[in-house]
Amino acid sequence: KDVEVAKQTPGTSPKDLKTLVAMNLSPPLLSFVDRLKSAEKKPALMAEIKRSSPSKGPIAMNANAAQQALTYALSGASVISVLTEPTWFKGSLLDMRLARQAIDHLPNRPAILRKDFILEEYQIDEARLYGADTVLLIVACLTEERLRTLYAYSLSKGMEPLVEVNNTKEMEVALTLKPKVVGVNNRNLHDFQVDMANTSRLADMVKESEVVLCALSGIKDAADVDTYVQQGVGAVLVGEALMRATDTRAFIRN
Ligand code: IGP
Repeated sequence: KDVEVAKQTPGTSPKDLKTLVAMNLSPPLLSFVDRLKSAEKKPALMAEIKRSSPSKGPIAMNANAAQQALTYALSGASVISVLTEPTWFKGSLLDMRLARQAIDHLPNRPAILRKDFILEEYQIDEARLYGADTVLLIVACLTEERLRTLYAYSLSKGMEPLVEVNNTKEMEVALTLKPKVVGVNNRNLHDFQVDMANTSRLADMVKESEVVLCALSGIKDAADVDTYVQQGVGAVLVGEALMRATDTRAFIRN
């Protein structure tokens, strides 16, 4: 709750952004949920463009967002997650726009996810204008009221968000929104510790529901992915390992 967000669109006020979205200046939308559900191989792969992170430091500072997005798309990713947070992750809205442009012409293009600390409505408008199909909402970063408001705001723009949780309590809060996609972060945002069993522990809470469960963070290889499939995980989000990988396809082998 003490995260500061840096505004990346100087000269454009939140009100301007709202107007631009209302004027239909945003590129066409793809349904994030449909894209996850229609994945050829299960679980669906959400591949992340990640230059750097607070826990790992620089990962691929010189990555070319357009090239990386195209590689991910051609490797069968259903979603391309683009970090747009500039300070800790060295991301940008420009990266996201380039990623979208690079894959836009493909027949069954991946959906684009804006990965950032979304605290304000204008960031959802930015996401839409810069080519995202949806946004991440992190339960731990928001009060319940803000979470509800931003969730509804995103829906009103046609974007079903990815709701991120870290524990049972946050999952309970998330489920009150009746979300379609919930991601369990295996990395604790407070101490950066990764516990791969975190997703497994929370999987039961959505077993009977229609929710697409996603495992986020710390996934290193196809063996990690296999474990999750058996637990009913519908999608995996992989950043660091894919930024370093030479064969993206090897991640999904069934
Ligand atoms: C990716 P990894 O360990 O594969 O690089 O993790 C992704 O889950 C991670 O980047 C992430 C994240 C976040 C980043 C998950 N939730 C919230 C920033 C903000």
